[in-house]
Order: sequence, then C-alpha cells, then structure tokens
Amino acid sequence: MNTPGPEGPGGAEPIASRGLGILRDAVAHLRDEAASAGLTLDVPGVADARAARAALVDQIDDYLLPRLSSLDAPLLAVVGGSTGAGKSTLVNSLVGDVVSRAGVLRPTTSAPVLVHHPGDAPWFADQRILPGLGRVTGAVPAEAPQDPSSVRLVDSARMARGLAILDAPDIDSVVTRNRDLAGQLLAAADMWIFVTTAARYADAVPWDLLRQAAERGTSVAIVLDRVPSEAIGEIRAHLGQMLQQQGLGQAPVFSIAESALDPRGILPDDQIGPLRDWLRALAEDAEERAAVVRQTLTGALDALETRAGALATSVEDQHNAAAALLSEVDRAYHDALDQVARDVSDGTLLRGEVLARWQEFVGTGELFKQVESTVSRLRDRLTSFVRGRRDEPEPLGEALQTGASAMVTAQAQRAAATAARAWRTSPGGAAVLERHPDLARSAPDLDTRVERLVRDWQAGIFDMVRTEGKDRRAAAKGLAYGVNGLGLALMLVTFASTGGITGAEVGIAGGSAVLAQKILEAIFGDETVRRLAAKARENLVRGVRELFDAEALRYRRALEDAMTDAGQAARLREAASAVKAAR
Ligand SMILES: Nc1nc2c(ncn2[C@@H]2O[C@H](COP(=O)(O)OP(=O)(O)OP(=O)(O)O)[C@@H](O)[C@H]2O)c(=O)[nH]1
Ligand SMILES: [Mg+2]
Repeated sequence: MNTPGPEGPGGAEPIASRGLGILRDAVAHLRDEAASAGLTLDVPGVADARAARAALVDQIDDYLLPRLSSLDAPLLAVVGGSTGAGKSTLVNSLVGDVVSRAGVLRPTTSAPVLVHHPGDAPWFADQRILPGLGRVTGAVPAEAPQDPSSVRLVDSARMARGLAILDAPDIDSVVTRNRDLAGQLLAAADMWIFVTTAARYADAVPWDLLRQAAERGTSVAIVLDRVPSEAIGEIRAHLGQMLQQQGLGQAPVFSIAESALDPRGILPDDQIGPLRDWLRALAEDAEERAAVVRQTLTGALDALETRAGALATSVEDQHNAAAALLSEVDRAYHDALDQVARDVSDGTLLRGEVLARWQEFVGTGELFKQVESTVSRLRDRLTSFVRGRRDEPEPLGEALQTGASAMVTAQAQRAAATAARAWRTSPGGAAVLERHPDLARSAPDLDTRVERLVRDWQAGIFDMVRTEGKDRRAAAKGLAYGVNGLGLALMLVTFASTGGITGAEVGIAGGSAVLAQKILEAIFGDETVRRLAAKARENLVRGVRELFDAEALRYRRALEDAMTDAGQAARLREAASAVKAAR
C-alpha cells in the first residue's frame, strides 16, 4: 500500500515504519467497522449520524490512510471559504496563471482543482488520496461544465516541490453538493488556507468549520481578503481577537487589500507576495513541513476515538429503536393470543349461530330433560342420537368452524393494526411502515390459514374422541358411530370450560354446554372430559400461537436490515481503542 513517490522511501522497511504499519492497519480496521455501521432506521438524528459516518470514512480514506502510508508525500493545502471570497482568484494569483476559473456568478467553483509541481505529479495522479474522486488533467476549460466527481490536476513549475494547493468549492452555498465536497476536501487537507473577506469574516458557517479545525488541531492559515486599505489595521485586530477566542490564536493571518486585478484576474504581486513566500518557505523547509503534517495528522487521529464513540452510540440507538419496535409487535400479538385463549374458553363463541345449530343438533327439549334426569338411562338414546347424525352435513360443525375462525382472524387483524399504530409513532417505525404498507394488515392469506388451522383442530378433536372411545368399549357401545356428535359436544365444552359457564353472561349457551358436558361425562367419565377439553383448548391455542408467530415474523423481516448485530457498537469502540493503542 506504500506508494513510493519521487521522494518516497525505497528499500527495506525501517522499524519505525513497521509501527506505522500497525497503526495504519488499525485505522483501516476502524474504517471498515465505521463503513458497516448500520444506520438504516430513520430515528431522530439519523441524518446527522449518517453524515458523520460518511465524513469519518471519507477522512480515513482520503487523508489518514494515505498520510500514514506515505508520511513524506507532498503537503496538501486546501483553500476553503465562502462563495465569492476570492479563493479561485487567490489560487490563480499564487500560481501566477489562471488554473481555476473565477467568476461573478455564485457559486463559481464546483469541482476541485489541485495545482502541484510537475515533479510531484505521481503523488496525485493515482488514487492515493481522495480515492473516491476521478482525475482529469490540464487547464480548466473556459466554458465546459465542471465535473465535481473528479479532481483536476494542474502542474505548474511556479509551485514549489513538496507542497500542493487545492482550490475547493465553497463551504456555504445553496448547492449541497458543493458544501459536502468542500467539507470532504478540507478533511483531506494537511493544512487549510481559509479565505474570508472584510465583509464576511464574522459569518457563522466559516466559524463553525474553523472551530472544528481548532478542536481537531488542524493546521490553519487565514487569508483576510479584499480589505479596504484604510481599515486593514482595525479589521485585522478584530479578526485576531476572534481567532484567539476560538483557539486559533496561533494561526498565521495574511491580509490582502482590495485591489484591482490584472486582466487575467490575478492579484498584484505586492498583495499575494507574503502568502506565496510563506508557502514557498514552508515547502522548502522539510522539518517545518513535517511539523505541519504531524499536527494535522495527530489531531485527526486524536479525534477518531470521539467520532467512533459517537457513531457507536448512534448504532446503539438504532439497535434500541429496532428492539423497541419489535417489542411493540410482540406485545400486540401476545395480547391478541391472550384474548384468543380467553375467547376459546369463556363461552364467547357459544352465541348466535353456534347456539342455534347446537339446539337444532340436539333436537328436542325432551332429550335435554332426560339427560338432566338420569345419565345412565340415557346411554342408549345418546348412542342413537349420535349414530343417527353421522352421515348428515354438519351445520353445527360449520358454525363452530366459522365462529372460531372469525374470532382468531379478528384478533390477528387487531394485533396487526395495533402494531402498525405503535410503529407510526415510535422512532424509526413510520418509515419502515411506509416501505412495507402491508404491515398495517394481516398477511393476505391469513383467512385461509386460520380456516385450515381450525379445520385441522376439529379433525384432531374427532381423533381424540375416537381414540378415547376405543379405550372404553364397554362404556360406549356403538361409539364408532358417534364420533362426530361427541366431538362436537367436546368442542362445545371446550369453548365453555372456564368457571363462568353458568353465569348470566353466557346464559343459554352455558346451559347447552352443561348438557354437552353431561353427555360426554356419561360416556367418558368427568375426569376424562376435563382432560380432553383442556387438551383441545391447548391444541387450539398452540396452533394460533404458531400462526401469530408467523404473522409477527413479517415485521421482524421488515426490520432485518435494521437489525445491526448487537456487537457492532462494541466493535467500533474496540477498533478505536486499537488505534489508540497502536499509537
Ligand atoms: N477587485 C477584486 N476582485 C476580486 C478579488 N478577489 C476576487 N475578486 C472577484 O470576485 C469574484 C469572486 O472571486 P472567486 O475567486 O471566483 O471567488 P471564489 O471564492 O472562488 O468563489 P466560489 O468559487 O464561488 O466559491 C470574481 O469575480 C473575482 O474576480 C480582489 O481581490 N479584487
Ligand atoms: Mg472558486
């Protein structure tokens, strides 16, 4: 990865650079962890977190890794500032030639122009720095549109070897692309040449950036441009105070008086001279240049821990938000299942159609009376009752099927609506719902699946009765023919098997269930009836639970890309600690 430039080291790797290699690897690892930090949920503040992630990854790619790979690469000074401050004019004046277009329309520069000594060309021609941007060469065409995805490389013998300047787009125009690119370019700099004007040196945006530079310890030089000659002393003093207050008291300041430009748009030599000479001296002083590089590098490395920590916190926010969304879903389906468990046992289902079909099924009131008088004398009649019904279509079974299915479906719908309602108001949930509008309802095939579930459950009940009947041949003569009737009776008992069946609430339904129970007890005994009813209820609730789990899984799937693994935040912090340790 070590790019041997014209001044690059050759031969065997010295011990010091081996240590640097470890640091570089640690930074590269942090970069990969940061790049994979999951920030997919639209929780509050996620836009900032994504921008911070991009800025961190970019700075590592654009600046830290290349700088750690080749400490002796030329120093890159990036010219930044507000639109119209005179950045391009300044760069042209430093070079003594028009290398970047200056203009009256704001903003003018939208693509970076990097000017270097011809001998330094190999350092910039490849993707060593700013690997995300392409490369174009040659002077900027007068009219052709600029390409913000490329760096224009211009070589000039007027540049000192070892120091390159980059003219950046403005930091504060309405063009987002310009602002973002300017931020990325400044983050790739060994040094900022920050241009402001007498009219605008107290603007907020530049100071936000300057404060950040101060915090990170970035090397900064300030150019106070277009100052009316008579006010130079006063403005310079005020700016000096502001720099002091923001922790940039050490930054050199170059004042340039408002002056007429030459026909090419270049500043008079007496105005640009001091800055040009300072840069040239810096370029020629290897030690001083290394000090500037080290200062910015150290600051950028120092900042990694805080930045990685902030990103880790954002990742945790995501994780927590996703977990909260899932727990809303789990709660909704859990509540719905609870309700199903109550509804299948408290008589709720023994109303209307089911009740009418039951009465019809049992036939005459006579039978009820007899059942109530003595159970033992009834056995024959019961047998004939169930036998007589065995081949006929089963409206009671259908009514039970319909009633139970409708109840389960309604609870599933309610859970889906509840989950969706919760997501609409929970952090990150609304956007996921927008992408998956189907989550506001149950799955489209839910009805079919519920019907199948209840049918299978009914079949299971008939099986239970059949098995039980085989074991009690003596007590239930002719039972082979009565499976259907006894199965239906068992369903009825199941649906009314909690305490309240005799209460006013369930009324006739409860009474009917008592009759069903008596019939069953006459044949199987009360212990067995209780056991069968409990098992039937369990089977139904288990089936519904599986069905609801499948419903809830749809929400889980929708969150899959947001479910960053729990260790991600910790890995980010560890990667940052490893960088610290490697230093
Ligand atoms: N008279 C005079 N005009 C200047 C000076 N500096 C810049 N200008 C003019 O001001 C306008 C803006 O200058 P630019 O150099 O394009 O400004 P910039 O900072 O590169 O602007 P953006 O690329 O939009 O960010 C141009 O018309 C320049 O000719 C100066 O010192 N004196
Ligand atoms: Mg410009």
